[in-house]
Amino acid sequence: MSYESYELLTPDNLSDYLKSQPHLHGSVDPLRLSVREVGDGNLNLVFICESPGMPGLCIKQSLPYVRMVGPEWPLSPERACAEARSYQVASEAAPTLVPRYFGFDARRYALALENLSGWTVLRSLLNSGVPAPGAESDAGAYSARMVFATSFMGLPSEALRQQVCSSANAELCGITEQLVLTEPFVDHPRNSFSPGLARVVGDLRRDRHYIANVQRLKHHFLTASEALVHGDLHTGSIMVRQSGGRQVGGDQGGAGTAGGGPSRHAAQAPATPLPDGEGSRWAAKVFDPEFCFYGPAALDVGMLMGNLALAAGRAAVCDLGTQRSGDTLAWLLGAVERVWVSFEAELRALWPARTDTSFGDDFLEAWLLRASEDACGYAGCEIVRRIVGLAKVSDLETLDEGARVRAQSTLLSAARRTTPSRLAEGGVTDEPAAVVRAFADLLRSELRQVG
Ligand code: SR1
Ligand code: MG
Repeated sequence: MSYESYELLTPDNLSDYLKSQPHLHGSVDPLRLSVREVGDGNLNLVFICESPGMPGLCIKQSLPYVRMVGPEWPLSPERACAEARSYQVASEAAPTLVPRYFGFDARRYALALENLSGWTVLRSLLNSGVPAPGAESDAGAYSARMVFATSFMGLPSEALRQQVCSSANAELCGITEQLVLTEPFVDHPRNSFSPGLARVVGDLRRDRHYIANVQRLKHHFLTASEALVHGDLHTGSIMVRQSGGRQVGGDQGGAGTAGGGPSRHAAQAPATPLPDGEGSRWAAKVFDPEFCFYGPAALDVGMLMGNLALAAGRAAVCDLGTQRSGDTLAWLLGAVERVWVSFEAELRALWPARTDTSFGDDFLEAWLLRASEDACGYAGCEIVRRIVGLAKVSDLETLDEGARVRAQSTLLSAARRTTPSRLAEGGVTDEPAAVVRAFADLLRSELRQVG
């Protein structure tokens, strides 16, 4: 790890810092500044900077270590360069689906982004029992647009080769390789889980067919350089706002809150959604792409499907009032499928504009089918790692022990069914959408019985 030492930002030195950044003075006035540090993710500092009558800014700075662990786990701040790269591309390819990007200070490893204070972290909203119709489709569309813009579909082959070379994010990819695709499947000191899960975790680790598929996915993660993916697309990496701008439920934290820890979500009052009809659609903005790299195109939709499944596990055991719990669970299970449906539809719509038309429509069909199997597989890995591995999620951690173990045990069993041949046992899987429907159906049948 080699980087110049740099000053960390604090609420006290942000005014001076912003004075030195004149291109940001349309958003904040450094002389009339209020600052809140809102980062509750695993890695970074995140400041919401506001001045009266101005839109404000989010300043995100990389720490030189893993925040959730401390300085004893050093981590190069250069991941902020990767994050800047992703925002740069997304500002062109999916501008309405990410926060506005105002630039990157490479000396301080600091990004300047739109202030999303009026928005809510999707994980927090879901934890309070409120669905976000529309957000899942926006997230699927974001992933498709990024895949198209950065892959063989949208780039000439020489540019693609150059982008692959200049987009390595080795240290953070190493974290995902270990925490998501390796450690949960073996005994490892960073793992932890309730004794009540010992049998189901043991069964999963001894399941040679399942483990072979995990290793196929890990190999794909290590070797496939298909597209510039987000790399950590979970429900804590998505901000949502009800169309029309009225805010309900969840927290009001700023962009950058990654929803990794349980603490701030535990005691929130349930939120009240607007009635159906006008204004009931939720818009989404994807943030925090510091894990971005050239990898499997279906990794992002798969991780998000896994996180929606975890939220469904919570909804299945939470008593929010019978009708409302049922509605939330039904929405989440449908959302698992709709993330994919939106991803596929967006790619199909963009396909006629591909750069190399020697790739025909039959190739797209085969590519989508394989991608749908990968998405389900990565969803399964994400479920397992959030239950067994280091970085847990508030969806489950804030439940009482009995409910949590019931949900986790059911989710782990479902994860074991995410191999292509096991999904095929559920019915027809020769179309990409049917593969994902088989995954959603198996979650539906398992989770409906767990409450
Ligand atoms: C040590 S980082 C742990 C996790 O936090 C990030 O948000 C990623 O999900 C990573 O796996
Ligand atoms: Mg993150």
